[in-house]
Amino acid sequence: NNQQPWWKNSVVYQIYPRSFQDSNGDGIGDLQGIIDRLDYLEELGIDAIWLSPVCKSPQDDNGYDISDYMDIDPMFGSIKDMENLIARANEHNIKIILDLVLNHSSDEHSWFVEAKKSKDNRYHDYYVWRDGVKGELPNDMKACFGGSCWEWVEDLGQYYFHLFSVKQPDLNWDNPKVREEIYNMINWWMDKGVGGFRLDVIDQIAKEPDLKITNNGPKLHDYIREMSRETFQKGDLITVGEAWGSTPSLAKLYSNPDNSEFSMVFQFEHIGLDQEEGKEKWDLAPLDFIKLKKVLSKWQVALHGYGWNSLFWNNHDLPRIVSRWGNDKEYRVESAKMLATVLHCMQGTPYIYQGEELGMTNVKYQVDEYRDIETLNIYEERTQKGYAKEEIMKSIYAKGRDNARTPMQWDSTDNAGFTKGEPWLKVNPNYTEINAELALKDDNSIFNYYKKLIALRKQYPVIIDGKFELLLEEDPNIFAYTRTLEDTELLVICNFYGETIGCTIPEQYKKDKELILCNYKQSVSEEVLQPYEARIYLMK
Ligand code: TEU
Ligand code: CA
Repeated sequence: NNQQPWWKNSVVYQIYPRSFQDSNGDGIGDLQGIIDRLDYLEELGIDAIWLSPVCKSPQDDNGYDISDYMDIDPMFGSIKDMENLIARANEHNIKIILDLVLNHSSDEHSWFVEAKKSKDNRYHDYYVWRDGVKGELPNDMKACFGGSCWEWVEDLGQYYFHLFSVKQPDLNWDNPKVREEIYNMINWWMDKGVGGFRLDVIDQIAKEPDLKITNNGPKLHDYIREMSRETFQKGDLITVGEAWGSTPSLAKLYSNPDNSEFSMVFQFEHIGLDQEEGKEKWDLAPLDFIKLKKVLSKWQVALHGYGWNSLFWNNHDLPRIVSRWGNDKEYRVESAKMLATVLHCMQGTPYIYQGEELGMTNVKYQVDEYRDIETLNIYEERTQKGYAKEEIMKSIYAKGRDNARTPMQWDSTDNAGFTKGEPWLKVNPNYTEINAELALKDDNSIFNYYKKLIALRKQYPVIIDGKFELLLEEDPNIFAYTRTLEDTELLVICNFYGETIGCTIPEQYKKDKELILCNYKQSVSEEVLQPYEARIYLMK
């Protein structure tokens, strides 16, 4: 049905610009580097690129601390380069999605520089302040990257609020002037022809620090609806809000088909299933596979007809999925394809994070080789708390954000073809075996499998609109489901683990069917699943 918004049958590719392609030898990826790689992205078949932030920034949190929303950081290029990227990408039928960081700015943003000059400054109220006495914090709220949420400013006798680092003061959305400035800025980018926006930690903008509320504050959806009305609804955009605190019912608001808020949200319920309950992501636990199936299935069922899912295993904050829930050693290729199959046949818009299509893996570096503020802070914090070094490193190897941020592996030349200089973060030493050049040449590569999955989505409307049903809910190894649209039925069967097992599909699916994709050249038999075997059937 061609009345659908374009993003319903699109696949988005996330680029972390500083790690994608360096064009000038300074060791940092840049906009020209992305332009140089558009052919590769067109070959993969994606429809849009989500760019992690490239606006002007002191890079305390790699660009998630913006000091000028209407300029590009010189490290990445200029406004001209961005206009060029948008135009060149359009020639490849690829849209550019920008990352809007609206919960906070950099402390070096001119608004904050003014705001902390005096309480009467016209920008003072752009941020969240509380009067106080040094040493007596307004409350015990903790910042995401460690320490208190409150930072003392001696000259004012006030604390400012920051949910992330001290260099990321939170904006005060209760101030209508702040909202207006933000909307003007968004409209300015829309005039430049961007295809959409990803909204960083959007569920935290309506915080109520006095009540210790961060996510889902009472005015959240009023603010989002106002923003959408004043900006997004004037264009034909894809918009995706990052909402850690989302539930299916909240997601129905965020992604209401009436277009009053966003196209979709990123929800993270499946992402926390391998950590100790109620603890931090660093407190590792084995994946609860049954729960994973139930959680993903719950979201599929709840949003069908009422909203829209985004589908992802990876992003720039998460470890590499093949290392996390696959097997990055003897079954790297098989398990990467299996995980892709599970995800890409569900209802929603799939997101591929750079290098995922190559099966790039996690890394194990020395502490001083890491660059991420969160990783470095947790190392300090847990060292001070008396954790053993090996234990801390084990958590960082499993969950550290730099796992996703190592440079893109293009070829077997020095630094994986990412840079002619010194890369800002060390390249994963496995780049001579895992790289794009090899993948493009190999018919059985993970890259070519992703390409096929993307093509299937374009070919079979059932993948876009079909109703989801989970099969074998309690099976400890198999992830199986169907998608049904009118008289078309798709059957997906995946072995999530590395042992050969019997495939106990329900009787009604033992009839005639066509195998449309499989990650093995040959199946043993219909009743046997090889390690990480994944099959997609069309029922006859
Ligand atoms: O992340 C949101 C967020 O909540 C992160 O703290 C996330 O929980 C963490 O990375 C997981 O350990 C967004 C961005 O994606 C992230 O890169 C930024 O650092 C953060 O917002 C602040 O802007
Ligand atoms: Ca560069």
